[in-house]
Amino acid sequence: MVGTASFVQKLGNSVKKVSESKSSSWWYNHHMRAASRAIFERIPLVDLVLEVRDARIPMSSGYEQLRYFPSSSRNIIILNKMDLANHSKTKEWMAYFKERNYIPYAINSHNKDSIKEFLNFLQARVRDIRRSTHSSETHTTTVMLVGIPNVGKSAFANSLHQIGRISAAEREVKTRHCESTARADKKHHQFKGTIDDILIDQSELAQYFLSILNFSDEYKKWAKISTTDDDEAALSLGASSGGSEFDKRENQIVNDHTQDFVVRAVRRALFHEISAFKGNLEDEKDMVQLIEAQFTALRKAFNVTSNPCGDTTGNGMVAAKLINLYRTGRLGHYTLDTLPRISES
Ligand SMILES: Nc1nc2c(ncn2[C@@H]2O[C@H](COP(=O)(O)OP(=O)(O)O)[C@@H](O)[C@H]2O)c(=O)[nH]1
Ligand SMILES: [Mg+2]
Repeated sequence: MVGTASFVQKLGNSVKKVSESKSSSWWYNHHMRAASRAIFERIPLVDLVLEVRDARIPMSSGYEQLRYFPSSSRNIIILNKMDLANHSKTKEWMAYFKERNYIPYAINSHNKDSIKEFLNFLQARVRDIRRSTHSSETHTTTVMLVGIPNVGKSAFANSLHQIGRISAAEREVKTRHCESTARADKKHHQFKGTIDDILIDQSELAQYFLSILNFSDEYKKWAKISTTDDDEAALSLGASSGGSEFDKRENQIVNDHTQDFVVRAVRRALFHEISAFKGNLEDEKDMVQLIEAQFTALRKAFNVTSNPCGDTTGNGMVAAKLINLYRTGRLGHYTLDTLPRISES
């Protein structure tokens, strides 16, 4: 992905600019500052720091305050939501962190086996620490869990708690769950829903996502999605429904974009537009043209015909639905942060 940078970055930067100007610091209030300070003071006192990050944005979801502490075997970087990230990119990020003396560990907080595996790993780390600090068996190991909003700290802590009970790790590891915050003024956080969507132009975000998707390999997996008769029936039902109560109800069902047949239609539409595209994706004008074609195709796939609230093209609605599907992982696995080149790191 060498030449892809310019356009994607340009879009990303403009998204970032909007988010910075509009989001200001509405959520980073004095409570947050106090919490941040409390965390900062405790970091040197705990035995282990588990920094939870989002595997899709391993860099931009970092917890700023940890930068003031040198990387060490005390710091474990949890790349959570690995199920949503690009698998091989996650491996590359793991290697990147290892090189810098961090201990990275990729997990899926919603998966029991993943959490069990992590607990075993954590127990081994705790034993190592005890050995190296010559602390007694009765010493309680303290672990601090930090991370910016929405990376999955609560989900992770809950899973550790549930599974820890049966694996007896809980006795050994007292997990201190610290809700923490940090300024999240980076563009990628918009994707994760950290900051309200209303703060940013949804279609700009959707364009950014499409530009990433168009450069990825994910859509290639959708080549074989064929239209079933049921899909056809459901889609035409949506297109033809009239004004009766029954029709309205039917229409509502069709308009639920999370249904499987809608997701299939969306994948098909995106795949079709990329395959039919003859232009050069490295060329900004061509990329814009492809994205426009995709928006048109998506209007049909999402059955967006009406234009509420002055959304004359329906693009806002299409964008909102598309971003929602991305967030829930239904449009494939993407890692949005790119590894820094050696010269930058
Ligand atoms: N797919 C997936 N979603 C996750 C994972 N961990 C957390 N989430 C979701 O991410 C969102 C934010 O998680 P939450 O625990 O509230 O984040 P917190 O703000 O850091 O406490 C929730 O919708 C979770 O269900 C994971 O490993 N995989
Ligand atoms: Mg939480």
